[in-house]
Amino acid sequence: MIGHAFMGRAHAQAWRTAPHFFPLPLQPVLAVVVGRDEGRARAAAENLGAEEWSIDWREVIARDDIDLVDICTPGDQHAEIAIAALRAGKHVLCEKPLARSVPEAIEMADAAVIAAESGVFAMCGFSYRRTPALALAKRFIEEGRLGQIRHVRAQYLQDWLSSSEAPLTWRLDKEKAGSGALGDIGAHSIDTAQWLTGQSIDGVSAMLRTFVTDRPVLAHQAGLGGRAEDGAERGPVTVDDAAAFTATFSGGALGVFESTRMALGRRNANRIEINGERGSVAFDFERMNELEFHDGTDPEDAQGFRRIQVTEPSHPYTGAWWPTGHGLGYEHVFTHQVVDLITAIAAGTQPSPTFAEAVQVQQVLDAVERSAADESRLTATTGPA
Ligand code: SOE
Repeated sequence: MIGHAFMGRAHAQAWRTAPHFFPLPLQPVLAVVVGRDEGRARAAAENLGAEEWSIDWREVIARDDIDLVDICTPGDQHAEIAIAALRAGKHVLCEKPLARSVPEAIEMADAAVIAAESGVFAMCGFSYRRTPALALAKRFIEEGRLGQIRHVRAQYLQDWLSSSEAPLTWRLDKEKAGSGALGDIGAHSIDTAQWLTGQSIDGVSAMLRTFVTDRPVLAHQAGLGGRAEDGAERGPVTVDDAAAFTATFSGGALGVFESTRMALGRRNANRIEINGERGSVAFDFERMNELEFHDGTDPEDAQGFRRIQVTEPSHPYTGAWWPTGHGLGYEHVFTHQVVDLITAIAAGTQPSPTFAEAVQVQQVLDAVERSAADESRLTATTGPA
């Protein structure tokens, strides 16, 4: 596992926990944690339960006893590490968004296609696909319970950047992250929407905004943010704070998307609502164990959204965990991701989301940026009557 901050910790618990709850065809061993700083890499390996630590990912990738490389680094290292690992014959799990740009993502997807010819697979970590309630929504859509999809309404709202004194972390640096709220959390919404509907986004009209253009330079990273020294100098924010866009889908649906890390009070509101000709589903990660479902074919006097508690043995993933009615949390989606990945690798089949699917998400991100940059498309509200 390369990288051991927030995402590294989430992935590490998944690798350790998966075999205790799910019958797996292969047993994962968290062999080495790789970081840039010796002391921190050693401490991370101890805390996360890895057998070894290293500060040299190239050396680790070259080892015969490593079968899979899990990339949890900032985005600027994804391409180099993923391509090297695939060429060395290692399976790859890479955090989202896959890359910083479409060309970079395509290079990675090309390497994945070549590797797959010899049974070496790559997968991109759009982890929310493994949320039981969203997997249930997917099942309903595939069963035709929503009919033809007409509307997609997706918001991903967080607030950890609301204060203009929150320090300048790598997620605010275009060079490292590619984009801001758009790529960090909007990419999840795009992937979820396309995966659920089975339709791809083929056009967008977008706006981006950076509300806080400089922030105190980071002294110590912790979690998503960290600490700046008192009176620290300020550096430029080079990414968007918020993105809003409308989208057309290949199957005719219309989409409205919003992503921000400044929606004060919304901590991790990853929401999606889909309306079809026969029914609707609605989900909010802040109530991750629930799916709202409206069945338009119910008798008129019984119509309305019902709240399904997605904690039952018949629901995706949940049967492996706790007795009926007991819920799951954020970390479980990463465990499910690892379970699906290991199961696919053992079967010699391509796990999903593939790098090619992640390229498609990257193309949407790119189109949003291009659309937002074209100010001529904004219609002013003043002007000739
Ligand atoms: C930060 O906004 C973040 O950690 C994302 O990078 C993750 O992908 C998401 O799961 C939670 O929020």
